[in-house]
Amino acid sequence: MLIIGNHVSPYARKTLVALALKGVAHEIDPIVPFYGTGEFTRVSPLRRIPVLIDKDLVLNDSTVICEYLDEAYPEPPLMPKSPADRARARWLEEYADSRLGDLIIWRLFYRKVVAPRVFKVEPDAAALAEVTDRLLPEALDWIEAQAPADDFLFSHLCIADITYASFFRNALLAGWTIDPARWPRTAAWMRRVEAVPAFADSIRMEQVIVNVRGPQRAEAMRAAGANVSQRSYGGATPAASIMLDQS
Ligand SMILES: N[C@@H](CCC(=O)N[C@@H](CS)C(=O)NCC(=O)O)C(=O)O
Repeated sequence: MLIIGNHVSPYARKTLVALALKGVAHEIDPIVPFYGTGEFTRVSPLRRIPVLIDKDLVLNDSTVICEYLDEAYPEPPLMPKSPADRARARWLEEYADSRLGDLIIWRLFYRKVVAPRVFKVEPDAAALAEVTDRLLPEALDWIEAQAPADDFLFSHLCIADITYASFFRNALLAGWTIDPARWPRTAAWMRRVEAVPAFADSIRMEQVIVNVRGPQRAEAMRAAGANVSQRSYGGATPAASIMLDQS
C-alpha cells in the first residue's frame, strides 16, 4: 500500500496516523502536491494529497481513505459505536476539514508558508490578521464548546480527534497557537491527542520534513523510520495550485 502525501498536510497526516494506529504496513511518497507530475494528475485529478494506492485501488480524499482503512482494518476503530456518536464524529470531522481547512490551510498556511516559498508570492498582512485575530478565534469559540473535558471526544481516540490535532499542527507551523487561557479544553485535548504515540511519531516526521529540504529529505525520512518509496509522483517544477488560483 502506498500513500502519496506527507505529514505536513493535515489531510495526509490523518491517513498516516490512521495507518500507524492500525499497524498497517505502507510506503510513503512524501511529495509536495504542487510538484506532482502528470502521473500524479492521473491518480489525483484535483492534484491533491493524500492518495492511497492499494494494488488496483486508487482512492482520493482523506475522509474516504480513512473510512476505507477503518473497514478494511477494523482494529482499533477510528469511529465511535452508536449511530448518534458516529454521526456527530462525522460532522466534527467535516467541520474541521471544511472550516479549519479554509482558515488554517488555505488562508493562513498556504499564504504565509507555501506561497512565499513555492510561488514567490508574499502574503497580505491584513488578510492574515483577519484570520488570526478574528476568524480563527471565532472558530475556536465553537470548538471549545465541543471539546471533551478529559480523554477524547468519544470513548477512545477517533478520526475526529486526529483531524483537529492535524489542523492545529499547521496553525502552529504558521505561527498561530491555541491560547490555553482562552480555550483551555481545546488546548488540553490537543495535547492529549499529540501525546498518542502514533500522532507523536507523525510530529517527529513532520519536523524532519520541515527541516530537511530537497533531495536529502527522503533519506532523512528513511533514517527517521519512514518507508519512503523509491518511485515518486513528484517532479522538479511546481504547477499552479488549484487553491491559490481561487484568490
Ligand atoms: N478534501 C481533501 C483535501 C485535500 C487537500 O486539499 N490537500 C492539500 C494539501 S493540505 C493539497 O493537496 N493541495 C494542493 C493544491 O491545492 O493544489 C481531503 O480530505 O483529502
